[in-house]
This record gives sequence, structure tokens and C-alpha cells, in this order.
Amino acid sequence: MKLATSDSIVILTGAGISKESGLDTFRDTDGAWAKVRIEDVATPEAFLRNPARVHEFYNARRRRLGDARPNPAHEALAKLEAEWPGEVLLVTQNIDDLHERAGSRTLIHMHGELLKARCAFCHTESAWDRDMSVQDVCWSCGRRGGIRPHVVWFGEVPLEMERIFGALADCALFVSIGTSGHVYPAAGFVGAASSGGAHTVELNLEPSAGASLFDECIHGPAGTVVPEFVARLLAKV
Ligand code: BJW
Repeated sequence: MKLATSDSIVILTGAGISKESGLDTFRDTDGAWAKVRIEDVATPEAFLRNPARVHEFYNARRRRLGDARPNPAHEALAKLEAEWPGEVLLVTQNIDDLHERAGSRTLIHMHGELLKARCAFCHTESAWDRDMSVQDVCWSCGRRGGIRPHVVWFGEVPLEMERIFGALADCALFVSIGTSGHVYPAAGFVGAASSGGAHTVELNLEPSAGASLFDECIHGPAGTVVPEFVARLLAKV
């Protein structure tokens, strides 16, 4: 891998990076989608049909955040951002706050954040760290029943797409960590980065659905392979 220290890096993370912190992935045999149906909790239609069921799913996950701690993979990415001379943009599909808690600052939560709420009526956002219910009243418009998790469900447009695709077109290195490569547009980032001339690397427990699209694949637990990969990059500085 030829990389100058002034080159920019884009990193994509998915649920696999938080697995060793005690949070569930989605598509592993013990993942969230083995316990609940996507159609019941992760679509706008599910929220219209049964908002209490959707709140129950996200309330349980929000409560579990308190017990989770950043692991060595989150910490290594924060160290990379702090020490790499070029730009480092971290794009996460995860709605947990483990990257922030590890110290990452240049971070996009493309699928939203568990610790924020949004009003379906007036579209304003607010920080939110407690259970959510259909009885909650909007802090801005005062209406009841529209408070929803600030997350991106199937059929909704992920956040900050223009900024992400701009960074993918300009980066020299794209690294995908702990994601199965089943969900678009994130699964298409490797193609966008390759088209722009970037070297592409997958770090995942096992080959993802798009593994053949990467220039280099390293398979193993994120808590081990990410710190090793970051050390390899920082040795160039
Ligand atoms: C480890 C590990 C360890 C385990 N160490 N690794 C047909 C074709 C193409 C696209 C579509 C299509 N039909 C519909 C679509 C679009 C749709 C889509 O992609 N569907 C597919 C299922 C086919 N996408 C959308 O609707 C998106 N919106 C959209 O496309 O808008 C249009 C548009 C886009 C761009 C510009 C303009 C317009 C929205 C997608 C929303 C996804 N939402 C969810 C839930 C909300 C958040 C939440 O509840 O948390 O986001 S679904 C869920 O999947 C969640 C995740 O962020 C996302 C990705 O999952 P992830 O992170 O990859 O987890 P897993 O479990 O799948 O994989 C974990 C991996 O880790 C595994 O590989 C393990 O091996 C590994 N692992 N332990 C390292 N210790």
C-alpha cells in the first residue's frame, strides 16, 4: 500500500466493531434480526403501525449502552485521527456512541444516533438519553405522539451523503470495519472509493458480502486486527 502521510483516509464502521463491547450485531446468528423482524422495528411503516413496539426495541438498546465501553478497535481509530497528519473521516453505520467515547471527533453517524430524538411533525432534533414513548410531547412544536428515535430506517435516506461521497472520491485509503456489506448505500462505498483511485481494505471477522471488491482483506476480531492495522499506518508517520 503506497500512502503519503498527507493523504486522506475514510473509515466505515458497522456493528462488528461494537460486538466486543457487548452490543449485538444485526445479521450474525445471535444478532438483532434473529430476535425481531426488520419489518416490525426498522421501517417507517412499522413506526406508523405500532410505535410502542418500535420504542420498546430502541429503549432496550439505549439502556444497554450504559453497560458498553469502547474497545481497543474504537480506541485505535481515535488514535489514528489524532496522530495521522492527513484528514481522517470516520463514517459509522452504528447508532451507539462508542466512537465519541473513545475520542473520535471527525465522525458522521450515517444511520443516526440512539442518544437523539426527532419530531416526526416539526422535524427538529434533540439530545435524548431516556426511554421514549408515544406519550412524549415535542420540545419544539408541543405536539404529542411524533417523537421518534433519530435513526435511519429502511426506505429513508441516510445522513450527510453528499459529504461522504465527496470524501470517498478524494481519499487515498478506504477501510471498512465490522460490516456485512448487505445494506446500501454503505455497501457501495468501496466501489466509490475504488473509482476515485483509493486503496481499499476490509477488516472483518469473516469475508463480507463485498469482500472480493477490496484490494486487501484482513479477517479477525476488530479488537485485535484494527489496532494492528492502525499501528501499521502510524509507523509511516
Ligand atoms: C465482527 C465482529 C468482531 C462480528 N470483529 N467483525 C435492493 C438493492 C440495493 C439496495 C436496496 C435494495 N432494496 C432496498 C434497498 C435499499 C436499502 C437496502 O440496502 N436494503 C438491503 C437490505 C438490500 N437501504 C436503505 O433503505 C437505506 N436507504 C437508502 O438506500 O436510501 C436511498 C438513498 C441512498 C443514498 C442517497 C440517496 C438515496 C437505509 C438503510 C437503513 C439501515 N438501517 C439499519 C437500522 C437502523 C439503525 C439501527 O437500528 O441500529 O441500520 S438496518 C441495520 O443494518 C443497521 C446497520 O447500520 C445496518 C448495517 O449492518 P452492519 O453494521 O453491517 O451489521 P451486520 O450485522 O450486518 O454485520 C456485522 C458484521 O460484523 C458481520 O460481517 C460480522 O461477521 C462482523 N463481526 N463480530 C469484527 N468482533
